[in-house]
Amino acid sequence: MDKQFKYGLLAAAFLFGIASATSAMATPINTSGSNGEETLQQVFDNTSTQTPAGIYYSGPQINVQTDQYQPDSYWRQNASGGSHTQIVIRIAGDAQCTSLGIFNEANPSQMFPLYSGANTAGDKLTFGFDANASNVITGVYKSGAAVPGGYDSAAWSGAGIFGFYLTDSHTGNTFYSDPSMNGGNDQMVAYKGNGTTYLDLPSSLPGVFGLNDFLFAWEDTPLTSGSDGDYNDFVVYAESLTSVPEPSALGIFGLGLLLVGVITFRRNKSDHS
Ligand SMILES: [Ca+2]
Ligand SMILES: [Ca+2]
Repeated sequence: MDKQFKYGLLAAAFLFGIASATSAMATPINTSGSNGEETLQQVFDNTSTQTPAGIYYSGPQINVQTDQYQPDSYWRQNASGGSHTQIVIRIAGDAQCTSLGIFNEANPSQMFPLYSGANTAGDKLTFGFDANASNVITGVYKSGAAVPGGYDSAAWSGAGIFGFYLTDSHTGNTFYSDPSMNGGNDQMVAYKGNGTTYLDLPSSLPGVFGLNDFLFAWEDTPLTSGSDGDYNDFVVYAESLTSVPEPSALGIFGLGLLLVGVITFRRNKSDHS
């Protein structure tokens, strides 16, 4: 391999490593319980018969600090039938005013609500994309929603890559799974299934926390403005998802590749002059 090309590739890999390492830093979760609420760690550690009740059944326990999964800004579905989701818990004064949905990575103003303030722990919903045409349609099956068993659909432009959002009609705040859309604040953390832990989710029989399954935990108050940082405000479980690397990380990798191109071009130019 051309030496300069090799160095260029190494530089690209190095920059990509920095980008990955930066995004892999865990977000601190407040598990002190000082606000009198069940902590996110208790939600993950306690069984359904303990007080306060949690979602743990058997197998390795999930550590809310060290088991955070990155990148968690953007997602796509890896099953044709869509993604099954269900609400794990909502411990927030504003629970009645917060709703959760997905937004289009290609067009963030395109937002599609999944759960409303009326939904409670155990409510289930499946959403999917119809990818037959270039325009993708979102279909939502709401088992626990205001219209049980009803389907909602909406136009969806571009690929089926999406992020999650949480909006609070009381405070007027909307947060996104992409921290760069929250002024850099990481308002949502993700945990990936390991294939060995069994979860006992509300309104469900115990089942394995599979490799394509995730838990998403939200903080509903800006981290930089009066937040308690407990990340138990809205916790949701979702299946059949694959994380999509953040554009920023890809951008830095692309910058590295561009560097390789420039070096190669200059090298070739000097060879032929
Ligand atoms: Ca909170
Ligand atoms: Ca809370």
